[in-house]
Amino acid sequence: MKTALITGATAGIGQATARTLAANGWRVIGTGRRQERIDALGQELGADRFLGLVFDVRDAEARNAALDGLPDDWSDIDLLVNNAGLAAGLDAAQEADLADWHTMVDTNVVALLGLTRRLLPGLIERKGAIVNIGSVAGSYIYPGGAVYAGSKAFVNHFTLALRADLHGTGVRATSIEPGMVETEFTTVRTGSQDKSDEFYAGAHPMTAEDIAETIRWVAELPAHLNVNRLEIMPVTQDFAGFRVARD
Ligand code: NDP
Ligand code: 8X3
Repeated sequence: MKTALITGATAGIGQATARTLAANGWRVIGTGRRQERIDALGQELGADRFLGLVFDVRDAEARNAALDGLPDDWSDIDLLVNNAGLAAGLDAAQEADLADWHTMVDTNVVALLGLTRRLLPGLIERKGAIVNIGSVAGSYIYPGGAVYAGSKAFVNHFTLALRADLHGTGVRATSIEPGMVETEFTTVRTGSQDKSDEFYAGAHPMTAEDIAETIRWVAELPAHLNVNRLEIMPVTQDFAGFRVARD
């Protein structure tokens, strides 16, 4: 039975991916800061399918201690899903809170790098796989998303660069780049459930389960195939974004 480690398994895409992979015969190590959600997922999926780790991904010491403490029979990780992430705020760069920028870079970029570097030797030993959750925002920018977009451009590009370094190792690396998915993402970004409801209303956004199924598909492809990057949007969303400011 293969073992996946999914960061951000307490909500949204990560939680749906934990359920999907567990239902398809994987063992899942799921992480997040919210103990009660980790416990609930453990109850739901069962101790033979799910092991929860509670830590802030930005805290390198806590992250490494959690991994050091894995029981022997859970420590051989075959698939790393770097999913934990967030957008904070929608202010223009000239008005944004610098602390929000640091939160996004520390979570979406620095923590992802720390975990990836730590797990790479074992992934190489097992010819495993890495799925990084980037975003369409990493390719198509929009107002109020400068640092979120920059952080996801890093994820998208870092994943492609990883492929170059992993050449010949048999390790697969994929950047999954979703557009609008209705999760807790916009509530976290705006601090308001109402604003989130308004953002998704009538838009027929993708669901966390849509992306979970995409991750499962990528992870279960035959070993000789690598999806490099996969961009996916709801039909209602497009990327035509040019604007002209006139006198
Ligand atoms: P949610 O807000 O629903 O879930 C985010 C998850 O990340 C939670 O489980 C949260 O756990 C975890 N997380 C966030 N910060 C930390 C932290 N510091 N330490 C540990 N865990 C953390 O959002 P989504 O499911 O939508 O987002 C998942 C990924 O998908 C993100 O990387 C996001 O950027 C990306 N994405 C989302 C899109 C969307 O439209 N929803 C589109 C494209 C990409 P907890 O709070 O318990 O710590
Ligand atoms: C977020 C994608 O389309 O909601 O990563 O900005 S979108």
